[in-house]
Amino acid sequence: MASSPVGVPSPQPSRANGNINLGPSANPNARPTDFDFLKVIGKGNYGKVLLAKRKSDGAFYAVKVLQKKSILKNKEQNHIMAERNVLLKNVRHPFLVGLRYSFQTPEKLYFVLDYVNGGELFFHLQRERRFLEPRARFYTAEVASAIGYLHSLNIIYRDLKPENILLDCQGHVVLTDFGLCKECVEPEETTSTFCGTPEYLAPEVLRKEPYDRAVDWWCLGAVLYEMLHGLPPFFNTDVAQMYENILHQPLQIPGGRTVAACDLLQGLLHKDQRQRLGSKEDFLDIKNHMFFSPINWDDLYHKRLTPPFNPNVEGPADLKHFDPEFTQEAVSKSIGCTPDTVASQFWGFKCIPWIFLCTG
Ligand code: ISQ
Repeated sequence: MASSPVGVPSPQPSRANGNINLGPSANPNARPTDFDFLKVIGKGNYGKVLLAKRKSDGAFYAVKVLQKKSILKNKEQNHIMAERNVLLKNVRHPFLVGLRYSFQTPEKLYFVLDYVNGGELFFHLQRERRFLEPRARFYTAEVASAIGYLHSLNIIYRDLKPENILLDCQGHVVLTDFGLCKECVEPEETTSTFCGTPEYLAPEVLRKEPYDRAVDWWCLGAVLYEMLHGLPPFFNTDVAQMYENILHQPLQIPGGRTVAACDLLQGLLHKDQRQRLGSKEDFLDIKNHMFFSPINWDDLYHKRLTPPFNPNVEGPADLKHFDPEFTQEAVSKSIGCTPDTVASQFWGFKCIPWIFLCTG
């Protein structure tokens, strides 16, 4: 069998013997018992992510487990996977989480991802309330670089949200979990169903109109706005009012920010996607904006810029930046069960993230 970019065998036949085609990351020799599952480190619409230690070498990974039954319930699944099988694309970028390999049991899919332990960017933001512009610029630029790369592969992230932006141990951004609702698996859900929080959803997505890659530049604007002001744009505790605000309320930018920052926010958070910054030349429009004039994009891509904040983690098992809500989950729920038992408790998810990344 030919070797894939991640050094594991090439894709298996699609759905043969109930198997799902996991693309070049598939490792048919791997199994759940290869790992000790230690902690729950994330959960969302997709299920849960576990911190796992590989028994053979003691390496730590973030292992995402999905239930096949829920995926295959969707009659269109084959079509969706064939059409948009991002797993088959060789997606690698310094600011996107790496997929080391994947495997499956008759009932479950396992994705072995890089373990990133600098914490959620917004966990740090909550502690500090807001960031000064240079720090916000650094993170926004790294996120923009990752989005620009995905767009170059014709992938729209669509659903960028705070919990998907992590920091690595050095303080660089890592985008995880591209839980795209286009792949909602419950039969009653349609491609226009939303999963998760609506704060960052672009107006055209809320309106259930066709959308293009400009949705991601809206989300980037929402990320930047929240970093600079401490709350998402158009925020309201009443979700219906927040929808209304996203659709109709003019953007309000509190004072105290530079002209460049205000102009960038106005450009990215333009309600009309055709007039939004990024709608013409995509990432190039963003790169060339004056807010980013201090950024050398080549240095940024190669991680030659020193991150503005060091998460100060004490090694790969240091969980200090993860929300205790996840890490202190009852032992019986996450430890001491067989992986299948663990995984069977996770199936509240509604969306399947199909974008995973191959790293060499
Ligand atoms: C990697 N490291 C920590 C947490 C994660 C959550 C989701 C996906 C990958 C992750």
